Amino acid sequence: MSQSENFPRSGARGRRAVAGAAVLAGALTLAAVAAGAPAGGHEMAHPNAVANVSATGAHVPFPAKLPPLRQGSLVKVHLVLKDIEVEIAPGVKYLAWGFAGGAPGPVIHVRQGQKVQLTLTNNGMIPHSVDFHAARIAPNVAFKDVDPGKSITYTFTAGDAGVFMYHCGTKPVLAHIANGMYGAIVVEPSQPLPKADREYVLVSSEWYLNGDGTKEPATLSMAKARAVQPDWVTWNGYAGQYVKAPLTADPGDIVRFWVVDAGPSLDTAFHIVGTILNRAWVNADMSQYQRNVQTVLVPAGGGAVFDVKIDEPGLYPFVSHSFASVDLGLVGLLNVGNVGGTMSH
Ligand SMILES: [Cu+2]
Repeated sequence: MSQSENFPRSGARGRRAVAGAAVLAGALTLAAVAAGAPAGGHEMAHPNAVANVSATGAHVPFPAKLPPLRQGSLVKVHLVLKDIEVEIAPGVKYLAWGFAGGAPGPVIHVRQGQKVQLTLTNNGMIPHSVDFHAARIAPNVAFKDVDPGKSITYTFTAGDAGVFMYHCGTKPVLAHIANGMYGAIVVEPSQPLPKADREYVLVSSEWYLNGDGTKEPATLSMAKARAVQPDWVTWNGYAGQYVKAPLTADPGDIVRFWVVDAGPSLDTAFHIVGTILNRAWVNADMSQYQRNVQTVLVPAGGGAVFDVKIDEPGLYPFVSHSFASVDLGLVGLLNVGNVGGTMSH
């Protein structure tokens, strides 16, 4: 079933989306949409109002590349929460709650043993909080609600290596995560991992919309969220963004994926089409890895790390092999060797 059957759309985008449904429906559909007509009236009328849309109306992909390690024994992180409008799929707008101006929030990259001093400033309209899965800390103290206009600061030691979710923990948590309040923190092991040539961070999540989000931005449908009936499922907050702008590698590179499933409710069955995962640090237990596995579960609220070495140039989709999620947007491409075309060609 295509997106359009759930959410009728007007104009060329909708027709192209219908035409694109096939094997790897999400990839094909979204590639077709991405290559389609220029953005419509809504985007052009408000080019600067949408957090991840440029002045020319183009979607700006979330940077998947792992940012540099933060230096120093104490890493200060300041998240300023704002109510924002984001694009979550081509032509689809959503009123989100964003840690630091986006959904997901920024990727934080530290080394095991560093201290993290976290400050959350709530510039939103209602109370929020921030729960770091990388922390061993009393949640009733550190993760408590922060009223609008207020801040909270707490410090924890990143003592456990892995890749961890952070998220708002304010009730109902389902609503706060579904509204975009999540992100990833990468804690590199103190003992270095095998060398990687490229490193990417992927956060999967679902979006539950009260409308199609094309004429006016959608907001949360709590009924759909409770029923786990998402309209979109995304890598890094936007359906199919790495189909349009693939991640890249050279043949023979070791490519490392740090993956978090933010949910709020669906798991991710991580799989890369056309290859086998050379190393899989399952559940982000960095003390051991499995070798040469096809698909690994990343549960909602969990993480995992994958190394893959691809020798043959080509376009390799990374998906949840739970294919309803692919059809709703959870697909990206790794372009190995700078080959041309897309999966739709
Ligand atoms: Cu919140």
